[in-house]
Amino acid sequence: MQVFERLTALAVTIGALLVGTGTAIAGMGQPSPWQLGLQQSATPVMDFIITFHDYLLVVITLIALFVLALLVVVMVRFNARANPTPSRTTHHTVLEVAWTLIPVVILVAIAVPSFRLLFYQLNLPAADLTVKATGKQWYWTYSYPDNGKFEFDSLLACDRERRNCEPPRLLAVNNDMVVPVNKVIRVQTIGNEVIHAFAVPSFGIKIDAIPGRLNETWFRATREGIYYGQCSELCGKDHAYMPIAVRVVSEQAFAAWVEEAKRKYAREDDGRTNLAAAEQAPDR
Ligand SMILES: [Cu+2]
Repeated sequence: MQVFERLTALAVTIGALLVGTGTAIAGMGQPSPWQLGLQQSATPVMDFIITFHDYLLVVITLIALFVLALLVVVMVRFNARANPTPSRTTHHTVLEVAWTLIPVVILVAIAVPSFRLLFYQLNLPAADLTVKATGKQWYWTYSYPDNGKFEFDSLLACDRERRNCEPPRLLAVNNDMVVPVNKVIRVQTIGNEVIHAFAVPSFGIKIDAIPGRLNETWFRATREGIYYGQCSELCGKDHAYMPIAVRVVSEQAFAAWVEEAKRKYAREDDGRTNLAAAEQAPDR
């Protein structure tokens, strides 16, 4: 029984550690040190993902505990000492039907909310605004086709040696993607030369940016703030240094930003854009 005492002590220790680090839950829109769980949600899709995750956690925990209990029963009751003359039973119809049907029921109980979530993510509602994100080696270029002919590059806010980075380190960029709060934003992604992926954990979105193919996804941020993400497809040597920063602002602030952006990022006649920013791209 000493083994059980040790296991109990271990469980208590792990429990205490988890409670002790309970303050280290994820910050809004960015990861935090010693983070447990997912980043806080800022969209209905991410709310759904977190609910589904928590539900699955309960399901898998119950299954794991049930299997553990079965193993313990087998070890205690049916070892050679406790059960010297084993039964020669090889079939049990009720048991066999049960261990076929119960897993099917569990899988259906998982599949139904899983497909509902998938359809919710993939059915784009009518969009209030479209933002096009082009993945390049190794930065993002954003354009707002509904709001005028401007586009701008968004580069890691660090110097060339990646020292003196703005906080949050390796997530802050020089030009945030700006969107209004509580509006359905359609994000179109495309890759310039290799496959990148546009992912923002707090929004529950992750979509590949593929050369020659326009992908789209959507989000509706319900809270103002800055939300960080990263390129999530290995795209070359600076894959880790092309973060995504989305600034969610009020509708008035967004309208003001659009006016400013039209002047600041006005497309030049020869079609080349924002060269000053592009030249800052690390190691190009
Ligand atoms: Cu990339």
